[in-house]
Amino acid sequence: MTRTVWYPGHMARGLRKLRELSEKLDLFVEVRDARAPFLTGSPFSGQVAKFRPVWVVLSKVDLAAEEATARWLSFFRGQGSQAWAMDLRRGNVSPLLRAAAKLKPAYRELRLAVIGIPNVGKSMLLNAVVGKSSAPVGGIPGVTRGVAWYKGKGLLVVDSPGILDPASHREVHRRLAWLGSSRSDVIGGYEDLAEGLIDFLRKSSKLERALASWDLEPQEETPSGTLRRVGLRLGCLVKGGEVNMDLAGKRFIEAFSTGRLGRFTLEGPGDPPPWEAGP
Ligand SMILES: Nc1nc2c(ncn2[C@@H]2O[C@H](COP(=O)(O)OP(=O)(O)OP(=O)(O)O)[C@@H](O)[C@H]2O)c(=O)[nH]1
Ligand SMILES: [Mg+2]
Repeated sequence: MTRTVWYPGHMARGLRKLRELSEKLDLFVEVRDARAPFLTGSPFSGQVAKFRPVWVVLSKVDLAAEEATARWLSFFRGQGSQAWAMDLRRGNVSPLLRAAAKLKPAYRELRLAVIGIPNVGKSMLLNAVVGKSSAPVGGIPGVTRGVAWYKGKGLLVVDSPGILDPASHREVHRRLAWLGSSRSDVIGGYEDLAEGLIDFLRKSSKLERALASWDLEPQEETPSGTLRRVGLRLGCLVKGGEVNMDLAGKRFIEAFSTGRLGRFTLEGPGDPPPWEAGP
């Protein structure tokens, strides 16, 4: 039977370790993907928010729709949280560092943990905060597998593995895979997930813009028909000239998640959750 959730052992171990450490920490910085700040919320942040400040960094702002990011920032700030939107590849974390410095106890370093779901940019943020490339960064989810401390100026910073909520709705996990935060190959396969993404883009009038990167246009056809044309365009073929649909799906999801198809935001503040929007 196909799995609907990717939840390897290192996530459960990471969550346990973070829980153990949390009393010792002064501040949590939660990284969420600016393209879907609700869906990419950490299952852990609600728990620690009861006794420690949790600040929000919306990452990958260069891949999200500008106007939607502005609305999300107002939303988080309206809830009383400190929030910033960042292109972490540029590493400009000065506003965050200035705000954090105000929380530093006089007698020791400030202890801060970077938390969030997989592949949102936690380790990249950590490297910018400590001022050097110390923590490994990578384009696939699950690069950081354990909790580790790093030293910055007046700071001790914890990097943590991306942790998903195994109890979230199946549709949440599918959408996280579109963004590169879950494993398509584990939770349904590239073909099925890419077809779901194509369907979502068509229903939200974004398919034309996404396909334009490959000089293709939407037609009256099923998502499978669209994916087949993408596969043909990209030369994802098997013997006999048939399209390798799994490979086409992989290429489609990779192109979408890394922003090669353009800037897309999947949701706005207050939108109904995807499990209410249908299968
Ligand atoms: N375009 C863009 N890419 C980013 C940004 N932040 C991170 N990335 C990319 O996202 C990928 C994941 O970055 P990491 O810092 O490894 O993410 P992580 O949250 O630590 O991931 P795990 O350790 O796997 O949970 C890398 O390929 C980064 O280059 C950003 O603001 N913009
Ligand atoms: Mg990491």
